[in-house]
Amino acid sequence: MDNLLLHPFLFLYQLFQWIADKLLSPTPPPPNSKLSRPRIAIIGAGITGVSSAAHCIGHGFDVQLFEKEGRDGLGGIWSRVNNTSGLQIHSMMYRFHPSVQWARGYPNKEQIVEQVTELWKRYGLDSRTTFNTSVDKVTQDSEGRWIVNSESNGKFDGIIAAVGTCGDPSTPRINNQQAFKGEVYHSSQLTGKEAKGKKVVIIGGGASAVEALEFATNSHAEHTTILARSDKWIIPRNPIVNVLLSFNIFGQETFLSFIPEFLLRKFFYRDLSDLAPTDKGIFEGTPMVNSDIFDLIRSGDAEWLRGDILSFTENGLKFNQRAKGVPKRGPGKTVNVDADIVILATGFDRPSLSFLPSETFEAPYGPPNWYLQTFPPQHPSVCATNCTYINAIGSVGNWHIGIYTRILLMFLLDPMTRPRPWWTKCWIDMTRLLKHFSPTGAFDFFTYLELVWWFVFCVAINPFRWKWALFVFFGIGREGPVGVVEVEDRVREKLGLTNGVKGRDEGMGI
Ligand SMILES: *[C@@H]1O[C@H](CO)[C@@H](O)[C@H](O)[C@H]1NC(C)=O
Ligand SMILES: *[C@@H]1O[C@H](CO)[C@@H](O)[C@H](O)[C@H]1NC(C)=O
Ligand SMILES: *[C@@H]1O[C@H](CO)[C@@H](O)[C@H](O)[C@H]1NC(C)=O
Ligand SMILES: CC(=O)N[C@H]1CO[C@H](CO)[C@@H](O)[C@@H]1O
Repeated sequence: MDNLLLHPFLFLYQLFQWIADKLLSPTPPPPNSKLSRPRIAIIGAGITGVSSAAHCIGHGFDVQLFEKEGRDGLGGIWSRVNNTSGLQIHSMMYRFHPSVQWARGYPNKEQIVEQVTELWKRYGLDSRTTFNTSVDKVTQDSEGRWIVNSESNGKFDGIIAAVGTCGDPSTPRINNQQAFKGEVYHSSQLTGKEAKGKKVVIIGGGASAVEALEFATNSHAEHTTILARSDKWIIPRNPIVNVLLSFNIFGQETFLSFIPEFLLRKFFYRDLSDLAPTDKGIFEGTPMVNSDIFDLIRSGDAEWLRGDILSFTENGLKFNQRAKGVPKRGPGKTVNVDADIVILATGFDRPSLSFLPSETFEAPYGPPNWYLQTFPPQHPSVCATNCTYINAIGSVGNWHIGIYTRILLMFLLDPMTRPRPWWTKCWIDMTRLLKHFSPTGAFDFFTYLELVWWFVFCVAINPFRWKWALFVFFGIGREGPVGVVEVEDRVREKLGLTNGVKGRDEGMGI
C-alpha cells in the first residue's frame, strides 16, 4: 500500500476506521463456543446477511445463514457482478459493519468481496452457513417458533430476510435481436470484454449504466451512446456533496429543494443543464453518481439520448428520440443509432420475499409499508433489512444494518418492547400522513436523516425501550440490559400479566 503519511486524508480515514472498529465492533465469540441466546435464521449471505449475522453472533445469539448459491455466492450481488464493477459512492457511506477496513475511497468489486469474506470468517460464520439452499417457505409451530423449509433445519426464534434487491440480471426483450450483427451483453458480464475502437451503446440510465460507461471509457471505445428512457439526476462523485444531499430531514421534495437543484444545474451540469430533469425533483428517485460523464459528452466521446428503444437493426438500434418533457412512448423522431456492442444496463430482477407468511403481504400493509419499513406488522420477530428498498439518497449499506438487527434482538429478548400489530399499523399510517404531500409513496423514498428520525421516534415512544437506546443505536453493552428485563418479567409474573403471550413473536407493547 502507499505510504499513508503522504495521503493525509486517507490517513485520517484509516484512523477513523480503526477507532470505529475498536469502539463499536462486538467481540467475536471464541471458536466452537456454545451460544445460548435465541436462535436466528438469516436468509441470504450478501452484505446485509453477513453483517447482520456478525452483529447477532457478537451479542451471543446463535445464527444459521441460508444461501441460495454455493460458496462462491458469498457477498451476494457483489460476488456475481464482473470485475469491472466498483462502488459508486464513497466507502465512508458503505461501512456495512463497524469492523470493515477500507483501504481506499472507492473500492472495487474484489476489495468488497474480500471485506465480506473476512467479516464472515472473523465471526465464525463459516460453520454456520448452509450453501446451495434456497428458502421456499418459513412457517411457525404452535409455540410461534420459525421453521425454515423443513424441521430438519431446526427451529428459530427470529428471521432476518436479507435477500437484497438485486437477483438475476434483468434483460428486456427487444424486437428483432437476431438481426443485429454486433455483440450484446448485460452490464454484469463485462469482465474480459474489449471495446477498443468500437461504437458502444448503453441501454439504461442507472448505476449500472455508469459502470458500463466506465468500462467503455477504460477500454478506449471510439464512441459511447447512452439511451435512457427518462432523465435522471446526476450528482458528482464527491463525498461532501453526497452527505449534504442525504441530510434532508423531510425526506421528500420541499419548496427548498430548488436550492440543491439550482446549484447542481449551475455548477455541475453548466452548459448541459438541458439534461437535468425538470419533471422530477432530486428527492424523488435514486440519483446517478458520476463526475466524468459531462466531460465525455462535452468532448464528443459520449452522447446521452432520451427516448424509447424500438428494435434492433443489422447495425445497431432503432430509437424514438423524445424532446425534453415528452412522456415515455410519447411522440418523437425515429433515429438509427450505430453500434458494435450493445450493453444492457437494465439492472436486476428483485428477489422475491414470498417465502414469508402470506398475511405479511396483505394490503394496505404489504412491503414496503411495514413498521420501520422492515418489520411486518403481524410479526415483530421478522426483520427484512434492506430488501423492501425502492429509492433513496445516502441510505446505502451503513449504520442501519446494525440498528435494524439490534431492534430485532431487543424485540426477541424483551416482551415489553415488542409492538402489537395495532400499534405498528398506527405508526405506518402516521408516517403516511406525515409524508402525505410528498410526490412519492411514504416508504418509496427516504434520506438517511429521515431514517435516523424514525429510529429516534421508535425508541422514544415506548418507555420500556429507553433502557435499550445505547444498545440499539451503537451496540454498546454486549448483553443489552437483560438484568432489568428479568426484574420486569418477575413483576409481570406477579401481576399475572404473562398469560396469553406465546413465544417471542407476539407483541404486547406499543
Ligand atoms: C454447491 O453446488 C455447487 C454446484 O452444484 C457445487 O460445486 C458446490 O460444491 C456445492 N457446495 C458448496 C458449499 O458450494
Ligand atoms: C477478475 O479478478 C480476479 C481476482 O483478481 C482475477 O483472478 C481474474 O483473472 C479477473 N478476471 C478477468 C477476466 O480479468
Ligand atoms: C441496500 O439496498 C440498496 C439498493 O439495492 C443498495 O444500493 C445497497 O447497497 C444495499 N445495502 C446493502 C448493505 O446491501
Ligand atoms: C457473472 C458474470 O457475468 N460473469 C461473466 C464475467 O466475465 C466473464 C468473462 O468475460 C464471463 O464468462 C462471465 O460469464
